[in-house]
Amino acid sequence: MIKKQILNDNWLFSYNDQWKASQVPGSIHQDLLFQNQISDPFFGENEKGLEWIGKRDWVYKLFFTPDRKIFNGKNIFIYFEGLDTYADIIFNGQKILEANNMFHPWSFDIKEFLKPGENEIEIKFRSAINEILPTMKNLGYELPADNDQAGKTSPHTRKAPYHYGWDWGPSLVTTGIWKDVYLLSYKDLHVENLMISNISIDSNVAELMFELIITSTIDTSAMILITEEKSKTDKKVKFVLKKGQNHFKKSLFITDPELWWPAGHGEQPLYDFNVVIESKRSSVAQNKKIGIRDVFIKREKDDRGESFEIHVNKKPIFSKGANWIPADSFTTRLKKADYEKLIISAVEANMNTLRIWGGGIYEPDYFYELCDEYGILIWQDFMFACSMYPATENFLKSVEKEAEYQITRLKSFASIVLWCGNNEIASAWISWGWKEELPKSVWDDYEKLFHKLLPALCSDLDPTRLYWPSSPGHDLDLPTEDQIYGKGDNHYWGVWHGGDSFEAFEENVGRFMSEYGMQSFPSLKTINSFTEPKDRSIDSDVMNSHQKASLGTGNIMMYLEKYYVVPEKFNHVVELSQIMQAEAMKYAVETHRQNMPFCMGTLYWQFNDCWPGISWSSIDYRGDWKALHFAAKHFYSPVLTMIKKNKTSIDVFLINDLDKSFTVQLNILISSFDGLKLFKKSINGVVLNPASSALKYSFDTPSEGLLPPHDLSEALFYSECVVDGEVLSKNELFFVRPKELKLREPDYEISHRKKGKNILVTIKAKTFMYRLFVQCENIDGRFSDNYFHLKAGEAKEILFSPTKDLVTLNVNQIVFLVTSLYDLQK
Ligand code: BMA
Repeated sequence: MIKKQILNDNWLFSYNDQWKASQVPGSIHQDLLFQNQISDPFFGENEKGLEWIGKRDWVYKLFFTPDRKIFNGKNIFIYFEGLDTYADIIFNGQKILEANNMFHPWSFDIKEFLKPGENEIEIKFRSAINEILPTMKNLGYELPADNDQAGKTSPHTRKAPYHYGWDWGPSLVTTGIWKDVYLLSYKDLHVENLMISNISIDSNVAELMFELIITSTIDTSAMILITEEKSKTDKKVKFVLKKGQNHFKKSLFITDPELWWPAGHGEQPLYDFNVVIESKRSSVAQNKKIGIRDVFIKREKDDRGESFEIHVNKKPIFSKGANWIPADSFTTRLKKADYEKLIISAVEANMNTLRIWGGGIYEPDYFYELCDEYGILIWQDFMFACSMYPATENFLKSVEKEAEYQITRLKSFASIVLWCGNNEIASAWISWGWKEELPKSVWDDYEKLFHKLLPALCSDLDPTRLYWPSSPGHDLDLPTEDQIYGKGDNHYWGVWHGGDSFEAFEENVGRFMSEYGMQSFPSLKTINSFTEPKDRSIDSDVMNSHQKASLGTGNIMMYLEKYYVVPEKFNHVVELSQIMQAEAMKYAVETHRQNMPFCMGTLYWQFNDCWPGISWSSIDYRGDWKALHFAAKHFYSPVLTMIKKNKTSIDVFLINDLDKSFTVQLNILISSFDGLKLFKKSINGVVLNPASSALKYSFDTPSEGLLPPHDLSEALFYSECVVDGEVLSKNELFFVRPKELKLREPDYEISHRKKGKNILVTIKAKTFMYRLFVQCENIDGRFSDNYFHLKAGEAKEILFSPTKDLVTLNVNQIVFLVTSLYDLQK
């Protein structure tokens, strides 16, 4: 039998010569905060005063008594699932371990050291910054780390890069015991890992590979029993165990499996396997839930380059989603429920893919379990971003251990579709001036890490998935040129970093758009959480301290000026920035989807936030959906009506992500803001082929007679596709930029009533309203839709789900407020 004793409780940390209670898993910042020794690092400009924490050493201590059963165990190990980062571990006065990488666990055979009664563990964490200073001095050059605001030591340390600062997050170089600590005792057998990989699916038979890493203290033979109810699996395999580590490998076939699909393409059935290892003297059981699916990245040469398509179960999937960053600067305070809220938000916005970006952390098991459950495909970066890294023997060894651990931990998850070596490093070397400044050996080191070590580990440990060296990238070989539009994946930053207009998205479409973005302010409630009323202005010191991007808020203002009338009031700028961000991303995504199948994926930068800051996210730190997240729900809908303005025509495209065809009625309407119909057309029997994007109607601007006397600054082009009376998708286009629109003073009716646990809000517009949004004045909650246009005479019902139960509240006391572009630009 295996016995486990969790050692997370009763840890102490030393501060000002006193031992204080600590929370494990946790971080020094959380401990200091909890002990009222520092103020909230996210409030005001507090971050600035906390640099000293990362420049000091910290000591943690635990006194514990081992459970009798553990103590009497034949083999006893201590496990530290995660230590951040440089630490000496002293057990009853003797050093047992030296840790130097936060991305893999540390374990030690403690049998000889453990005493009955009280034992002591001391962990001495050394400052990750100071640790590297001598190395940096000796090196003679500085490895680039543009985002590191704490002295540029980060490339040398296997610690979450974003801890040192990023262009959307604070520099809080924390340390601590960031994952569980436990004792484990066993008799003869211990299963280090159970892995179940999807090998192939052919004519309704799926091949799964079962692997076990078993440590045995004796030579013995065992029976391995694999059972699963749904598939009626019941297999017994004899296995001879040698003293030491054993690798059991066995493939198993499942006939007529229920296949796992990404969200929007089918269900996510999971198979619950139970594996028992039975020897004469021991019996060890393990469990794993897996989805059965086939994943393949199709990369085939064609006349425009080379495709880059995710195929699941042999069907091409248009990948829709965003880039995920760690959901907190201190991830140890996140609960599974926090992750679940975010994953549900991805599904609700019709996403099917998230890219785990390489400057953060490898997320915990339950993150990937949720992605398996909800059908979110994962592009998994290794944790390397925007820096050059060393390749000393020790560094490579450390990365090898990290990658081996992460690949074997994660390879059973159906959701993960590929491994990617790093974020933007190849691009940076080639195009950001680095190769001109640094010795060629730095590039040789890059090759060692991303073209030798990591691909070798991936092909050895997980040959079922593609290893893609860098994002953006266009080849498996060491690149000699930067990203190519037409081959591989692309990051397009001409809009935002380059100051280009939204229209530039049209000229920069690749096969898989893995990054592009636009900033906005977080919600007003989120701003209130880190400011005092006096700080609530665009350029206040506090607001600026929560804006980390080099181009800063000035760039948001530049885009606002380009497209909108810039409001005077702070609140209005905040709200309008979100509308602008939503419209920029709508432009990008619609362009990418219209270019299907040339383009087969689009992931905007970025999905979430790690603190309450101004950033590219569509969900802010509090979990509030920005206008962009509501817009995503529409621009990522499986069937999309897209309206595109050309020089002499307005084109209506219908885009269908699904594997089935539709016959729809396509309606076109040009209407004045007062509801006057200037042009109307209905086309019946329009066929949408499966997985297609096609032009369905072209409105010839000069010839259709839509010319003055109608003032196009007070009209909109509207199109919808309808099946059996139900609008599948609708969209609007304006003839001029929003700042030139002659919007009417809003005239509308709003009412609400209780509907189950929610409130149904009905808004009826009497005149056209541009991106109206409803806010609840007195309770927190989420709207089913927001920031939409309403035509004159149009009514819309949206559901408001309060965060807390409504029982005590009288529905009539709930106050809803309606705002639209007209109000923001007054
Ligand atoms: C991309 C990302 C991040 C960064 C973002 C915005 O390059 O990979 O490094 O936060 O752009 O600048």
